Amino acid sequence: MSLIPKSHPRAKSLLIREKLVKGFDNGLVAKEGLLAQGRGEAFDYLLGEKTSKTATQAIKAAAAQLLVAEMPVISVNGNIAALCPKQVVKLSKQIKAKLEVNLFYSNEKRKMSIIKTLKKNGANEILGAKTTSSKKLPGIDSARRIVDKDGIFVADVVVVPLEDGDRTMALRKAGKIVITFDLNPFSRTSQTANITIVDNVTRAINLLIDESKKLSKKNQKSLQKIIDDFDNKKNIRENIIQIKNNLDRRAKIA
Ligand code: PTJ
Repeated sequence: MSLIPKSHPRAKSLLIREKLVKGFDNGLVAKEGLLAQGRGEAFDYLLGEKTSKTATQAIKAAAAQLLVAEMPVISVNGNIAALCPKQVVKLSKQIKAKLEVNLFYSNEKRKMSIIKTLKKNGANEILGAKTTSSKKLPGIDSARRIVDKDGIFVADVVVVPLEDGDRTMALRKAGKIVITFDLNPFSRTSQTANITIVDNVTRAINLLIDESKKLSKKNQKSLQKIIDDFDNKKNIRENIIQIKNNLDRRAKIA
């Protein structure tokens, strides 16, 4: 039973926090995942806790990129498994992407709990569990370097939501296109991904599912045009300006 009153002005955000804490209690989330959530909340607050026009543009580009991909893979960590397991499975089916569990704070028990949760939410195949099919991705020091030889290792497009900084550049150097969800437009991941969705994953993932469905009727040429017209650096700059404008507005009220 949730202790958050529905009438609370920030009920939605507090319910997201509650999901994560529950995920921690259920062995899905690393302790550090709680801190990552706090950091995300701070940026979400500064962004007005809603999906911006700039995020919507990034979502559209991401949907197009995933639809033209030959072998897309969604990387799942503890926070994602706790926050939106159902949606992540739905997205993987919508865009025909593989799911791979890949943890920064690697822990076999937590990995198995995440796999169980994804299966409970409809996933059929989940990569990243068997050590026999693993490969090392060069340029990464953390446990994230261990990837599945049939998954991230051979993927052309990889979705890395709520990511620490070390992997995106390594994935890019390995020739992959990287899409991320990250509320912090200043993070290394945000700044180095090909497409950065600066929004709360719990909101943006539903929009990405809808957009992928909508764009699935388009031909490859139209999808490629959407990708080519998207400028990630410009999009990130606009998110930062938005934070600045929100701060200016608040400073005037204070
Ligand atoms: O489960 P593991 O072991 O793979 O660990 C996962 C965490 C998230 C702990 C690990 O990847 C990590 O430490 O990440 P960071 O470096 O804290 O980065 C996470 C980023 O996600 C930060 O920039 C946060 O602002 C952002 N973030 C947090 N919550 C959300 C978010 N972005 C979008 N939606 C959120 N709900």
